Formats: sequence, structure tokens, C-alpha cells
Amino acid sequence: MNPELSLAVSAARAAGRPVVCLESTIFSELGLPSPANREALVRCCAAIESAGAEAAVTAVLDGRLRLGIDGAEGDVICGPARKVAARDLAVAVAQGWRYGATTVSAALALAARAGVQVFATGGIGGVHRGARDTGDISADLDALAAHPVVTVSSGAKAFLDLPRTFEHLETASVPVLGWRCDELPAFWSRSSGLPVTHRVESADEVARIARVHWHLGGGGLLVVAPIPAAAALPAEELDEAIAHALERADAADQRGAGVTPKVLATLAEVTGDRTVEANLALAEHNAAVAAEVAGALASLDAA
Ligand code: PSU
Ligand code: MN
Repeated sequence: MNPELSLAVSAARAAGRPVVCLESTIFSELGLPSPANREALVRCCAAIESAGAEAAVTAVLDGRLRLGIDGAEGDVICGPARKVAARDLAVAVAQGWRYGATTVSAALALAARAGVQVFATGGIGGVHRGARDTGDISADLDALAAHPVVTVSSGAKAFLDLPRTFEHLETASVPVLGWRCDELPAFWSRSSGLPVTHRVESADEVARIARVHWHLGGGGLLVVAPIPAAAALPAEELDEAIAHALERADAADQRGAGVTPKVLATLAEVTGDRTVEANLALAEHNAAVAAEVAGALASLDAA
């Protein structure tokens, strides 16, 4: 079963224009708080479109796999949702869920199924701190390895165990390419102290690497782009807020899929929404970088 393409996405593909997929969890009530979620949707789509590509929000709507939404469906995308990771896609379809919001893992599955090569998000999921006890490792990591798609993100969310997250990506053979940076970004901050294995300077370079990687049978590639400097938050301040948010999630006995939304909400509360502002800026920037990469891949294909 292939995802249904919106008219705009179909038209873009017919015209050979590049397409960039987006997840919907970040735009739903599970992701950013209202009205920032709507602003994020508008800004990400505009960033992709002003770079000459077509934005394709992924979701399950009324039990149908979707790639690209029509304008009026923005209200649904920004509303209440059930979280859909890759393993939930089939259930959401068979049970006819009104709105299943795709995480990175589900969005990558839909992008790959439709042959879309580039995907943008804020931060991927990864290995949670304390995963040794809880076993909580996001399905995003396996999906990144499995699907031949370039993902652009600002690293992984900084409340995760970043060293283990990136070790996992190495084991899974996912190239991690630093977008004009030498250190892995830490989502709301520009650096984590962890070096990237490879630095890239341009979309064309990413496209050429991706082409060879896929030719050799590789799966996904991760481009990590730091948050624009003007929007970045100081790492020390965040460390404190993160410790507090994780304690609170733990005290509430939050487990599984509920952890990420709970932690993000607490962080917004204790920083006076500054994490939300930062999240908007980095998501928009990642969308713009992804559109550039999609354009570069399209040029290579045409050559
Ligand atoms: N990044 C954000 N906000 C989010 C997420 C990531 O800034 O809401 C979502 C993404 O959809 C990601 C998911 O795929 O969290 C990971 O959830 P989990 O840790 O349960 O796998
Ligand atoms: Mn999890």
C-alpha cells in the first residue's frame, strides 16, 4: 500500500521538482505547544518551498497513509493525535485512526515507500538516558538505518544519551555528516562536545555522498545541522532544565511513547518557552537545508 500523494506533491513529482518529507508529531499536540506548532508547520513548509522544493507532511488520516496534505488539513495536523511510530502504521490504517501523527521512524517508512529521498525534522529520537534499565531506544535509529533517505536534523534531542545514540548509528552504518560543523549539535545548543565523523560543506557534497552510499546498498544518512547561532540556548542552562524535566517524567512514572512529549512540555515550562522558540528556528533551518539537498539530488539525477 503506497501513501496517497497530495495534488501538490503529485504535480511536483510529475514536473521533476524535488520533494522533502516532514513528520507530523512535531506539529501535533504531542509535539510543540499551540500556537507554536502551527507556526512550525507554516515556517517549515515555507522554507522548503522558497528553496524550490515541495513539502510533503506525512500522516495517517482517516486510516489512510498520506504524503502531502491540502491546506485545510493543517487544522487536523496541528490538533490532537495518536503517536504513530513505524510499528504502529499498520494498526493505524487497519483500525482507521482519525489522525495518527508520524514520528521520524514512520515518516521515513512512508518516504521510502514513495521514493522520496529527503526528510527533515527537529531532532531524531535515540537512546534514552537510563536505557540500560528501561531498554528505551527509539525506533528512529533502526528506521534511519533501514531506509535509503537523507534525514536532516539538529542531532538528537539533548535529553537523550547522545554518546550512546551516536554509537548506535555507527553500529547501524548510518553516515553522520556535520553540516558545516565539527561537533555533533545538541538540538537547542550548537555543540555537544562530541566530534562528527565527517564534515560537509554543501548540499551537492551531501547528494554525491548519498548517491554512492545507495549505490553500495546503504540505507539512510543523517545530516546534522546546528541551530542558527542567534536562536541557540546556552548548554549549561539547558543541562539544568533537562535534569529537572527528566526527574519529573520519572516521578510521574512516565514510560515508553509518553516520555518524549512529557519531557518537551516540562522543558518549555521551565525555560519560559525558550526551548519552543529554539525548536521553531532549528526545524525551519533543517527544512531549508533538506530542500537544498533535495535540489542537489535532483540535479545529479538529471545530469
Ligand atoms: N523532536 C522534537 N519534537 C518531537 C519529536 C522529536 O523536537 O516531538 C518526536 C519525533 O517524532 C521523534 C519522536 O521521532 O519524538 C521520538 O519519540 P520516541 O523517543 O518515543 O521514539
Ligand atoms: Mn521510546
